[in-house]
Amino acid sequence: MSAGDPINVYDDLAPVYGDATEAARRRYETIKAAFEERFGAAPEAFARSPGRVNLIGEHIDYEGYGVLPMALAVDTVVAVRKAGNQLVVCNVDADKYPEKAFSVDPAQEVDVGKHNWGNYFVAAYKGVFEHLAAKGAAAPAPAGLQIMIHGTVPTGGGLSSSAAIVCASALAVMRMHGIELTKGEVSEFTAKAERYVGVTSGGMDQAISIMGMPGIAKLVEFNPVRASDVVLPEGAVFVVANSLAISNKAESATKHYNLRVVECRLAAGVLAALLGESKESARQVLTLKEVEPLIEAKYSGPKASTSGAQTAAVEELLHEGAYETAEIEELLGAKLTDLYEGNASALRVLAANGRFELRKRALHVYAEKQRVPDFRDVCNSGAGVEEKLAKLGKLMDESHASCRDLYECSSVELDALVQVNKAAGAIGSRLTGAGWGGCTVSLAREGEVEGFIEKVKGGYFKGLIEAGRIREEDLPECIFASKPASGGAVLTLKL
Ligand code: NG1
Repeated sequence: MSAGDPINVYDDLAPVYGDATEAARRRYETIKAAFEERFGAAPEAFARSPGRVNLIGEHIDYEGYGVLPMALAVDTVVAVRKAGNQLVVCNVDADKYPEKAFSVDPAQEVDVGKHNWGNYFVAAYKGVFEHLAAKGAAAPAPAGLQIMIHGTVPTGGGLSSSAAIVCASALAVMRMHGIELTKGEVSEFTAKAERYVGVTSGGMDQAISIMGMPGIAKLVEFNPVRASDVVLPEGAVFVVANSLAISNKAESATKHYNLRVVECRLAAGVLAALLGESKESARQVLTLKEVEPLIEAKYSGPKASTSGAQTAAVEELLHEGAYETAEIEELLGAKLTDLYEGNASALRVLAANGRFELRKRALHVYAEKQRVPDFRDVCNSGAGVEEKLAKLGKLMDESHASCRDLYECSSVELDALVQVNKAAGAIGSRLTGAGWGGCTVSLAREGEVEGFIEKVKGGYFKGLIEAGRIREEDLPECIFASKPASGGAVLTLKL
């Protein structure tokens, strides 16, 4: 499989759902029935794309560094039919996600101020047409669409429910307009499209949602987006557990996710200036990855290009504690609002925050980006299984500590859950995804998974059941073992 391959199209559920095909069939029949009830006709096709769990490499994709996720079995399904002159977006769970209607104009604005679940579909719709325009391809006339969506990826959980809905929607829009694009192209434009919803995300989630494969984790790299296989050690199982602290990325972006994106860019610019770049060229430096050659030039020598040298440079050049806006403006020779002219989400960050942590964020990024190839190298090494598991676990533990202490994207609940996971025997455990709530991922041995899950249920979830926050029957969705699953596909089913 490569980024140049076309999107998979199947006329059967088995290649996607494997052992779980019968349950999937019943689910698709329910979606079809909901579609027929609302629209009075059957859907022409289905598109689906999965959530993901990131095994290692957090908050570095938008800095240009590779990450190591795997696709999950949970996904979003979009049933679709060409009809009418609007985009009518419905959800099987209509109480939670009420029907929305939008124009078919691909140039329409997404109203970020009014957060609304239908925005994800519109973002994908715009993304398809904008991609065609950007590559100079002729676009078909925009068609009215009837849509019924059903998702099983927990929302606000760090498992990329947003990428699953954006990617599945993009595949449905493409199918109905007869547009064929490669997996790499869809990964790239859906990452950009999701930014219409107000989060300045990197490209990890969309890439793995589109390019995931059963049984295989992926090292995903960017510019251009590409994915290489990482075969996990035999007997290694990853257990996802939901802290149940909801982190709504789009709604809290100015104080969390988008603030970190701004802090990293400002850290990159300030580092470049302190490494001797003119203020004008320092302002053009957008990511910490772009600072690497400047560090290498200043600290010449065999190790100047390592993560260790980058960390040493940050420790030497960036001071502890927050930088105030005025201090950064002095170093970069420009008003921050001018630096971000036209970038609405960054301007919202600047309006809401006057202090920026640069040193801690850069220290996290330069250490975390090294853990990704290290993780891959352990998997590919000739070491015995136990040695591999121990090394992978250590990398995961270090990643969590860095997210908690340097990137400050953990939460009380996530830290408590990681502790429970470790006490229950996890070889390694960390928050996964953006953080500030959502899920943890833990490494366990296959033969010990059931016992591990039972212990975590007792140590973390029992209290939540007693407090009435969840029901016993919800537990399988709160904690589950996962194997790498299939990526996005179009399904032409005869149900
Ligand atoms: P989540 O919140 O798990 O979907 C987000 C970003 C990723 C990446 C991670 C942190 C979006 C859509 N995704 O993931 O690109 O930056 O945080 O590693 O915003």
